[in-house]
Amino acid sequence: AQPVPERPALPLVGHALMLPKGFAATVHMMKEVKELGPVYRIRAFGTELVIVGGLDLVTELADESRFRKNVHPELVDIRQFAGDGLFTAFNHEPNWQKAHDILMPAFSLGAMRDYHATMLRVARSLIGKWDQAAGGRAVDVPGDMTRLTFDTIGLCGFDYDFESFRQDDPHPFVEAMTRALAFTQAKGESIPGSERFRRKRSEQFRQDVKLMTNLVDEVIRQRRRSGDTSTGDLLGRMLHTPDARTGRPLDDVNIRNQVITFLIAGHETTSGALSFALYYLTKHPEVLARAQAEVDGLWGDAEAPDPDYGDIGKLTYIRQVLNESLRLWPTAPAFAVEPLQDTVIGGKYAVRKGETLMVLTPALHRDPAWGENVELFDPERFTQEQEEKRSVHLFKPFGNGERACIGRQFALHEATLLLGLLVHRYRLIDHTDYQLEIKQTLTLKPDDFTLKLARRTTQE
Ligand code: MNH
Repeated sequence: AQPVPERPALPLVGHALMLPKGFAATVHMMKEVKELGPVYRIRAFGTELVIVGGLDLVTELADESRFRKNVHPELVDIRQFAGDGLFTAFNHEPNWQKAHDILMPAFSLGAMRDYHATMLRVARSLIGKWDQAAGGRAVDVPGDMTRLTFDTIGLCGFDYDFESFRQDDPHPFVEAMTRALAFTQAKGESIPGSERFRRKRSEQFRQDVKLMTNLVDEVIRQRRRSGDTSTGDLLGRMLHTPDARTGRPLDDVNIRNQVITFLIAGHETTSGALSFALYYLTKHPEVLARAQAEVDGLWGDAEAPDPDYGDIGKLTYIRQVLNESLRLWPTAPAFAVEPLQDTVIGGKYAVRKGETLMVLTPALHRDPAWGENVELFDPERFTQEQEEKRSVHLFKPFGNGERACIGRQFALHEATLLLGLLVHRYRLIDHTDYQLEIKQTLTLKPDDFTLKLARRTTQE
């Protein structure tokens, strides 16, 4: 076996000087995969990662008898506020299995029936805001998508209303969370002489974690005080469902970790996915026209359509649009696995037990197996026929195996419903001739993307 390829590295510093924004720079890594091939190593100050971005290797890494989730350094940092919540739990922590068993039923496709009315209510808040803007002001697309997804997970998960559409500024929890995530991500990039600045930021971080913890603990306390023991939402389930193995529900600290986890994982990714989908719809009038034909077929020219749960499954073309957006810009752009034993991958590269093998999803999603023109936005790739023809390992926006995304159906239901309503109601006006810029925090978003809107009822 031979070592994984890498660029020439300096002692100690490794590749640090070549890496924009620490390890988080997805777009940079996508270029490196193009130049170095589908597997390469980066190292910086003793931390190492193997980046993987091609079908054959990802197929191999998806084998759960040889590999399992790796809680990589960035996730370890997030444990400062998400603890042993589902997303950041180490494989050996018993609360992962316990919470997984208790929560899985709440995320089945059927469970979406219970969330549908709430999702629709939040969608209507957004539409209220966009109606005000139609014909005049521009709307901040990622900003409003974040308001929507955040309020949706708050209400569906914990019956807590963040009321984001009544405020101009993001909710304090969102601000605290965004800053806290940025703080953990920037930790590796210490510039000498910046200690004073960093001390201020550490203090801010402590306050942000406290704000998140206090808010979540208050939500839990309120529920306990109310005497409500129903298990209709995520919080009720966690408080009152005993786990089959131990006969006990989750403990309060773990429930707090799960609530923070759902608030983080449950909104940034979905809001980015919605924003990219709106971007592609704006830039592809023929796709938008087909999406509009699909919703018109269901709802006609109703002034206020009232989609029911069953309608969402009928919006197959809109689902294709979402999938194709998630192919080009999977908003959680990487997930990591580790070998259970020292092993060889790709038939020749030696990798060690426990080391971080990071699957770079946007690179996988551009593997030549997708066809000739992988950069082209084309929802036809997601017809049922096409999906049956290709390997399941070519498309991994939700990760892999037992640690894959638990919220997938939730995100897809929420996003399909909203996109359907938006394309039914508005013409999307690209008033800035927007050129896509990717903004990366923990997740990806189109940076600075605004649209103007016009109501379609004034159809020409
Ligand atoms: Mn989600 C794990 C992507 C929406 C809650 N999510 C993952 C992983 C990916 C992912 C990738 C695997 C991470 C890893 O292996 O380290 N998630 C997405 C995307 C969307 C998304 C692209 C939207 C689009 N996720 C959601 C929503 C929720 C959610 C909505 C909650 C309501 N996700 C989770 C949780 C995990 C997770 C919880 C961790 C699951 C586990 O390890 O048991």
